[in-house]
Amino acid sequence: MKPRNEELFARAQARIPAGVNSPVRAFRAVGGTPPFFERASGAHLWDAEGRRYIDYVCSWGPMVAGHTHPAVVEAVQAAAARALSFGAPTEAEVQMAETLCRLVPSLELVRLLSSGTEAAMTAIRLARGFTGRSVIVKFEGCYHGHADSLLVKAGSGALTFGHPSSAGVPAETAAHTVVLDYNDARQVAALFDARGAEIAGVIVEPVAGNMNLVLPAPGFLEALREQCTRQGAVLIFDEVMTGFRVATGGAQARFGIRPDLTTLGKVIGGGLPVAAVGGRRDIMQKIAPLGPVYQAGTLSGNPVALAAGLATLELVEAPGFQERVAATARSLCEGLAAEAKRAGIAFSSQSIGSMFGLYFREVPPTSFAEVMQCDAPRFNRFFAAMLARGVYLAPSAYEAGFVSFAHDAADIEQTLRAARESFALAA
Ligand code: KE4
Repeated sequence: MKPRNEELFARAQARIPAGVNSPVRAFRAVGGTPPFFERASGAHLWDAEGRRYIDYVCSWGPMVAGHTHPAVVEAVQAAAARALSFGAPTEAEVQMAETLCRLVPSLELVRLLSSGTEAAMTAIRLARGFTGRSVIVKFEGCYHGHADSLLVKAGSGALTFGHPSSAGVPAETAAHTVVLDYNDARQVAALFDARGAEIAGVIVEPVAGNMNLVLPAPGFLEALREQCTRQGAVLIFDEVMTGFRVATGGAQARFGIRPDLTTLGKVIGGGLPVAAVGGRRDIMQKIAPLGPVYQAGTLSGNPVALAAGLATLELVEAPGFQERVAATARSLCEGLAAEAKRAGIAFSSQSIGSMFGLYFREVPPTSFAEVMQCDAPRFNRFFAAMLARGVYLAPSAYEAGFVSFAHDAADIEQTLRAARESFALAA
């Protein structure tokens, strides 16, 4: 008789590519059989074999208030009892738009949709429609969902156009995307000097969370803002992950930079599909049916999903919420660094708000190249040892981690006990 997770994984692979509905979940980077989760509460998950885990993935960000928070579950149940979907305007959409514009002041108009991919794809199309230009700039190591224009890797030279990073993306499409090095303001200046008049927009994770956690270097975001303003390009902050995690107003509030457009997701859905694209009124007025840039969605602004998002944002706004989750993330990072030091392992960690990064490297990386110097095989051994001890980290050395309001001192203590053994095993 196979263990239940293995049995479910075998069945899943018979009918779902790699047995998963999003690649990272397949555990291909770390190896082994992924747990099939059955229920969650607060900071904890239970798998199909009844094992309990402390959750540091939080569904890749959304569960910042903790799993199955009563206020969120009740809001969803009440909304679902009224209707699941109309495909027509609802008051909940008005409430969400007003809330987002209040919490993120750079949002003058906002369009709700269902995924971060949709939000980034729409922001790119808006930048192109607003400027009449085609070139988009992104940064290596940043992920903005799986729209064709954004599945692009660096070209042969820093100023040349990109090549597809996925099969199925035409070279002609990738050629309109330039990929630069994150935190390299000199490259940005050189590109704008050479091709500024061709650039429709720059999209950036203001704090990078998809190459593990990498903080913006001093002056980097300011350089993007200055170059885009100078050349009339649209500055897009992809805050799908950083929104309400780095700070309630997002990384833009923390670093004091006003982007032209912002994408949001994850937390604003509280675990259900909600995302948003918004920003300057003159740009957002280009979107259909006001303007010529088409965008649409059957379940955009879904009332049940918005009930989860609105209830979550209400919790996030509560006094002391951000302070508590930031303190928890700091405590985790400091504790892990101390355990690694005790084990004599090259390791570093850092947090910003409720996001954190763990690195098998002496000091936190400040670029994609430095992230690639991390000891990924050692992370994989550490990951497996922690999972076996009931601690669920992101199943990749190249992902940020997350805490929630529900994580408490007992969770941190259990995590550090598991880490003491796991660092020794990963040595
Ligand atoms: P979705 O389409 O997955 O809702 O959002 C795409 C996206 C856009 N922008 C940023 C900054 C993101 O982090 C994401 C999605 N993040 C990944 C985590 N690395 C989602 C997990 C997954 O792909 O399964």
